[in-house]
Amino acid sequence: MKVGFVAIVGRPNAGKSTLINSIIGDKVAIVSDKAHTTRNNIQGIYNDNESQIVFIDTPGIHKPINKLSTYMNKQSYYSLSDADIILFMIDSNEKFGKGDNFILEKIKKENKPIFLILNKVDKIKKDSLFKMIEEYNKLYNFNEIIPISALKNDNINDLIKTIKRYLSEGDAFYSNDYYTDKSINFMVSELVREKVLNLTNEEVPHAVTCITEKYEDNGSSIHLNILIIVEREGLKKILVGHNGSMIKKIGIEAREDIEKLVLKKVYLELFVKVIKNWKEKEKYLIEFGFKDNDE
Ligand SMILES: Nc1nc2c(ncn2[C@@H]2O[C@H](COP(=O)(O)OP(=O)(O)OP(=O)(O)O)[C@@H](O)[C@H]2O)c(=O)[nH]1
Ligand SMILES: [Mg+2]
Repeated sequence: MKVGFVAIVGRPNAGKSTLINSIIGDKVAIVSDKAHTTRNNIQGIYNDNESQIVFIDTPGIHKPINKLSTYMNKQSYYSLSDADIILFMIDSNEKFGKGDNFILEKIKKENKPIFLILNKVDKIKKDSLFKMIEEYNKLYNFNEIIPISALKNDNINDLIKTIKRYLSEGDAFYSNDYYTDKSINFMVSELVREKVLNLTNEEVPHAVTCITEKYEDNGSSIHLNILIIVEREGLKKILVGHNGSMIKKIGIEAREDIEKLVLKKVYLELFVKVIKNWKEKEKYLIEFGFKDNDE
């Protein structure tokens, strides 16, 4: 069978996580309209009767402003060394900017096939797409330029077909009932973080970390304690909301998604804690298996 690793890289908000979800057909990675949603590399494993393709969703590459963003960029760079093919995703509604150039220079050095993925074509006119492809052909000798809409599932089959042409024969890496490398503890905490991103405004999301402290499976139901860590008292106030209204909303929406994932009744308790110091937060992440000690 055809096997290989495919890294999806690009600027924040390009639609990388949306693509991995539409390829896998399940929610592997959380999605939001805010930049910097993805923080860790996440594998989504695509299986069919002639191939196994391991897609790696990565954090959007950006100018680092703090330790978290340096960590996130590093995650994306790691994915490049594992990859057999690099999907460089851009939002086709935006100009190819400095940030994109930076990424292109970086991935060129890998000497691997690079596909330029023009995403969000559902928002542009067909004739401008034609011109756009011509322009990008002049910019660099991409192995492929493929327009898609990750959101509308447009041209995804063609993308998979093309990827297969570049992969080698080999044995599967994972058993074929696997669809991600992430633990259930990680996935449920991410679903909570997704609700935080979607329900709050710009200032909150970047400073939020979610950790599963307890995951107890009682057979017919699952009991979860998830800790939401923020960096300031003010943010805790926003997250809790007036009379606890915001945290309640986050809990209700997250529980619905978690139940869809685990297919059992879920009892979810959320706790908000203020931790100002990155080192202290890191200790939590390591303790609950959310970050390796040597990263
Ligand atoms: N119209 C349209 N919107 C899309 C498409 N793909 C993604 N989006 C939207 O773009 C936003 C960002 O999507 P994500 O998948 O979270 O983007 P990302 O590249 O993973 O972002 P980071 O994790 O922050 O790097 C969301 O609001 C998506 O719904 C698309 O094909 N068409
Ligand atoms: Mg993402």
